[in-house]
Amino acid sequence: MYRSHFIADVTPEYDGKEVIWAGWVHLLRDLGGKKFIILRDKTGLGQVVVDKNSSAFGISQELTQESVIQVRGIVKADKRAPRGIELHAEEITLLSKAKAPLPLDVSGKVKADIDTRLRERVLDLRRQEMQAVIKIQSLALKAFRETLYKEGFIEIFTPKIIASATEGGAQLFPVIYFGKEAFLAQSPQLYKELMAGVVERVFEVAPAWRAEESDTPFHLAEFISMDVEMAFADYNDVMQLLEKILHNIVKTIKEEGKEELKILNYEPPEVKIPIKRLKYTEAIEILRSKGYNIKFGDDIGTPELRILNEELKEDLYFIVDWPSDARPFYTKSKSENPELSESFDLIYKFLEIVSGSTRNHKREVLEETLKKKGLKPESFEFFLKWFDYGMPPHAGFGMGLARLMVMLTGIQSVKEIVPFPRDKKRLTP
Ligand code: AMO
Repeated sequence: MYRSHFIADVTPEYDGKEVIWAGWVHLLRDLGGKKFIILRDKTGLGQVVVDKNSSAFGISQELTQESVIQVRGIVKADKRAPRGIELHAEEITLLSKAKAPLPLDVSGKVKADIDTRLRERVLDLRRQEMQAVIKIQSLALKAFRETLYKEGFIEIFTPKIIASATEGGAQLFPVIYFGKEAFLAQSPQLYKELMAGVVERVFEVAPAWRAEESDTPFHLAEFISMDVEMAFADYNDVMQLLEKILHNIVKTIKEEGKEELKILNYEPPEVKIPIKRLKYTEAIEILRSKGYNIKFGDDIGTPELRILNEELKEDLYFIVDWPSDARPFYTKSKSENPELSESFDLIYKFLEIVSGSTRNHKREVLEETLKKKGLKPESFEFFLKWFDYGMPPHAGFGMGLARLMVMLTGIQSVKEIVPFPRDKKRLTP
């Protein structure tokens, strides 16, 4: 048994009891012939005192920051100590000695630049802020899954080695697949649609890859995509589902991630339902009235989104009904105006977090749209074939986990959020 209690589980009521803690040496201090060790485990920090005449004193002299130790000792309630207790060490076992000096200060007193942080990443991840980020992300995923289970969704897995692009060809990573060319999946798009044609309501949390040339704080070459697909539904239905999901994610984090939010000194925005829906054409009008030279069909970039955020006075808003030409072939056009599509992006301030739509569920329409976009229907036969055998109307969306985390933590770069980010410059650690 390495430990009897986690640090945070030991309260002043344990006064006089023996406990065993295990963790990392966060800080070391000598004071009046005593040694103070601030010990860290996954629950937080606790104070260990080693008296000069304790048999543990000898080994305490050898300790370095980030060494892993086990401490057996007697709890003493002391109002001056953090958490109101100290552990008076009787025995210390050195489980793993850390080299000194550390290339990065885990206690967070000395700040490091982002390149150093990503190079010395595991030490950086041990900092309390990064541990808080990791825990908040896990809470977000828990709330995402729980909401979907409650709504009758089933978690699925789709292949990640695929034959063709779904989100535009330029950003694919090729892989050699038994001598043939294949690609890393940019999105589970086509397979999640097929699965919605089987069990109706599906979701997947999995990596997606895009050979992003642009080096921005919001683009990664590998990201976790939270995908949802729903049969017998249109884009309005899935926007409502997304509102519920976001509401529950923020609620869960505010309730169960209080400590973590305190460490980050951040409050995520409330999700007010319904979330504002702004039509693409209205967005263009607003931007033109502000002097932007933007026309129907153009993408709405970050500077423009910042303007919309200001004008709407909403931090969370949908932009709906995008031009059909600006969306992938599987997106359904509006029947009353085929220039527009049944599609949406969810924007947090100036950042696209989610993208979704009603899908085409008729083979003829899919073939026609593929051709219009210069793609060959033959290359998509593995997908199109199943539309001959009863594909229900369906809709869905994809949410980028790292971008969602920007909203949940206030950290302004997905490269800081993802433990081991992959971008043009980074393949290790
Ligand atoms: P889209 O291409 O808009 O849509 O991607 C969906 C969401 O994924 C996130 N995202 C990224 N995050 C980090 N780095 C990247 N390079 C990156 N690219 C995308 C964003 C984005 O909103 N199949 C559709 C979804 C659907 O319609 O169901 C799709 O992939 O948060």
